[in-house]
Amino acid sequence: MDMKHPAPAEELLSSGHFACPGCGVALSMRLTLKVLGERTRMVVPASCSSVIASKYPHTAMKVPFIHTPFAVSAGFATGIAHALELKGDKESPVMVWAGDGASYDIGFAGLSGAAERNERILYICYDNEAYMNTGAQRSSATPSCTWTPTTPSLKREQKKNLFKIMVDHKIKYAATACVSHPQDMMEKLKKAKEASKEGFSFLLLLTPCPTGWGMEENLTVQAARLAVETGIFPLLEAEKGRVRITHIPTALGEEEGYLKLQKRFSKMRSEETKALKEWVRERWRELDSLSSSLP
Ligand SMILES: Cc1ncc(C[n+]2csc(CCOP(=O)(O)OP(=O)(O)O)c2C)c(N)n1
Ligand code: SF4
Ligand SMILES: [Mg+2]
Repeated sequence: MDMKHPAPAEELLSSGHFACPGCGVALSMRLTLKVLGERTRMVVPASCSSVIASKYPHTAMKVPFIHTPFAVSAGFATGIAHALELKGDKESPVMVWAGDGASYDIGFAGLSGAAERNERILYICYDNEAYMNTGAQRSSATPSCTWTPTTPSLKREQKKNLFKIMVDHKIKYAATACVSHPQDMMEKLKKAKEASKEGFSFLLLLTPCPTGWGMEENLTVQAARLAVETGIFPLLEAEKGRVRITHIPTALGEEEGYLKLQKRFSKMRSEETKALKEWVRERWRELDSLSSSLP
């Protein structure tokens, strides 16, 4: 990390939490809370995160935290934001911290509704690309050609483009980020925090999961970095629908190293790797035409 701009020292996720070793979700949650600060209210639907935070009466969280049913987290957060406003508090960030299953699939209607109403909340979808807490079943965020217990002959559908869908809601602020690029992530968290005082903010974080992706627990940051540098996970931001690329990948077209790290891709054949590479190329062609400016 750039030591000129270090992360705040305060820890709001304590050690002794229940994440697997090397969990990219816990790492991302830790950095997120450092930036958002101790006044953050955290709304979390069923997921690995509800386990990471631990179980009653113990908790690893040092901020107020509510565990909700899947479909209603955006609605819960909206209620909290309105209640705080009635008390004269428009400063405390109200954050939904939800997995891909909760955001891309089960809670999508609530997410879209809150975005369309421009509620003053910050919705963070941490994307580990499957329903990890229940055994890594496929979600609509799982990349095509991935092996999961519910796609034993590999997933056929492409990953849904949730960032694009949220940008099309013309929300106040939307961005993608990843812990492998912590300065970029911290900048976006700060912007999202400020924007959520006035309207809906959305962040999509890629959060590698060593357990579900089938890789060594010390490879989390390396996998995250490769996802960004090969262009598989573009780093972007959008204000009122205008998309900007915040980091130019340095290894476009070199996806093989990323795929080799993870057992979930071990059944891919060469034509499937070719299809994935074409999907990445197509995504970048689209981004080049959409993006308004480079860094
Ligand atoms: C309505 C409902 N259906 C199913 C479940 C079981 N369930 C609990 S956590 C979970 C996985 C959530 O996946 P995701 O949102 O991607 O978060 P992750 O576990 O990957 O962190 C599921 C299916 C539930 N709690 N409620
Ligand atoms: S299964 Fe994956 S996302 Fe869940 S706690 Fe373990 S490493 Fe983290
Ligand atoms: Mg998930």
